[in-house]
Amino acid sequence: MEKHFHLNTPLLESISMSKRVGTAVYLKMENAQPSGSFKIRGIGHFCQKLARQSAGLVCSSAGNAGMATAYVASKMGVAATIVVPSSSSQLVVQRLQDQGATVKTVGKVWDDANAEALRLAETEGLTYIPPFDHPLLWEGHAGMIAEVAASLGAGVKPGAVVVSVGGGGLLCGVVQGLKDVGWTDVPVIAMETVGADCFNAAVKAGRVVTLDDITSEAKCLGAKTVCEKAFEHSRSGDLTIISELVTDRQVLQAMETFLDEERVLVEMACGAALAAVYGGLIGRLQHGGQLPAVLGPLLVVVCGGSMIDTKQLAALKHKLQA
Ligand code: PLV
Repeated sequence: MEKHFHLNTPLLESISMSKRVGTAVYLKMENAQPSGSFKIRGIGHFCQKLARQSAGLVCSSAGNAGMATAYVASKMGVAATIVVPSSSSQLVVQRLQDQGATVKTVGKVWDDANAEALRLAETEGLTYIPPFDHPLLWEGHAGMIAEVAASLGAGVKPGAVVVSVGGGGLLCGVVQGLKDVGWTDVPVIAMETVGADCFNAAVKAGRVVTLDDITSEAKCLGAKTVCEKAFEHSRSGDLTIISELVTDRQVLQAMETFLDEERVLVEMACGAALAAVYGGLIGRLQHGGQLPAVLGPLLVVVCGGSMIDTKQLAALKHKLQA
């Protein structure tokens, strides 16, 4: 049997969120994973399948895919090189180095860093770890839904699932997980921030498009192009995906409320999903008929992330409230 690098994370019922939404809200606490986010699921699975004989791993990342890669590499006893864009904070660079990785900063956004990671894989003979666009990642992420099904027990099914979307790997994993457990009638609410909205742009355009730039502070959602598979899911109709946007300010507010009420600090990429609850989006979708008026339990994937501490939170506040 495959050795897992990830944990079976807690599924917590949030009293305060349930009160706001008017139905039970369950939080899948992926922030509790080693490496700080859900990314360890897919990347751990990918590495077990494809990197066992590796001479070293190289990953392009805004931060969290890199954290997962560095963690797996240290467990496997191989070297990890993480290529991050200049938009990734010094905090994340330090955390990657503390995890034993070599960090290279290249370009302005993730897409630039990715070109360098692909080049290094080619020239140095390293195993390239994709942060979101690979079937093995989706297969790994899908396991979180199986865990939710086991935690909720037979006969209980979510009314909807809320996830954040960067390059679309988490979304693809959640869709696959829902299919695996037979929950294909559960809609997925795919959250992005204005300025890091490649999935929403693709849905609106009717084709995959590339954003000119990433202007949101949610840098870990900052892929300029969503993966093809995520777009296909939005079109196929075998599962409903509702694409929604929130502003950076709404996300910041959500992060602060989550910290106050649940006593957990998360980064912007994760705050985008929480903002769906705190910003009243669920109610608006119910009013608009996109979600049923009587909604089953809401499942929120608390995807986690390492790009935050109290200093960074204060800096974000300063910047966004200016
Ligand atoms: N972050 C990726 C891709 O960035 C990275 O390099 O770490 N929540 C958190 C905390 C994340 O770090 C990410 C992705 C997401 C959500 C979105 O996941 P995705 O990319 O699979 O849609 C560009």
